[in-house]
Amino acid sequence: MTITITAFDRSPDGGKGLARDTRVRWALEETGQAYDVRPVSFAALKQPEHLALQPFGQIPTYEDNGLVLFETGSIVLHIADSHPGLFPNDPNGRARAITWMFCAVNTIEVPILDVSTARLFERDQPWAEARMPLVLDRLRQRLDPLSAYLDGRDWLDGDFSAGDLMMVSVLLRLKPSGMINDFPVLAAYVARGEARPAYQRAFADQLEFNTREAPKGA
Ligand code: GTB
Repeated sequence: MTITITAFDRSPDGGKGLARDTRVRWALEETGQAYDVRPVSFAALKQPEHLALQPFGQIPTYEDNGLVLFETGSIVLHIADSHPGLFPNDPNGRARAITWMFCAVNTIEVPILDVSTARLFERDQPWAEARMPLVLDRLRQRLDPLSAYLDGRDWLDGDFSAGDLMMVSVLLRLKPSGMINDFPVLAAYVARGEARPAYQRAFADQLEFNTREAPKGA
């Protein structure tokens, strides 16, 4: 059975690669796995059929041979465990790569999402202007040490790993606003990730998917 993932029928970003199916596509490309993509409309996300796969009505999901997963961190970890290419062979190296995966989705992604939420959904609130510097400062408190750590390193821990895949994916969220450029070390790190052939293939595929012609009669 071919691996099947779900993605937005059409991502609101029009194919900029920011929706989270991109990181799963990237992991599958890094490990050379063929996969199908099942588009899900916003309405269908909250229907029982999809909720049975993803209790929060979100994309992406991952299905393979009866196994159903959600949460991109878990999906990428499973892919990295199942196929060579994303985890080092030694157990300690694998444990460190997983540590960076958790760091990406917990320590770094959360304050990035807080900034996005403040900008997109809270800007009309009477307290929005006063709160914004606090939210930005909290993000900076995470990005400064990450930048210091990465200074002089190509990747987080030796060779590229699933930790880098998750970290670069999370940091890409800072590109559209230009905020990544305040952190040249991180901007260069993200650019190294984007330059990987597997990322290029994943990005091109999601772009094609999100700009495909709608089926006739749809
Ligand atoms: N923690 C989960 C994971 O990592 O898998 C989060 C999954 C998630 O947030 N999925 C989003 C979703 O399905 C899509 S990626 N949202 C629909 C909903 O909650 O109803 C978030 C996203 C969406 C769109 C853009 N964009 O257009 O720029 C960027 C990121």
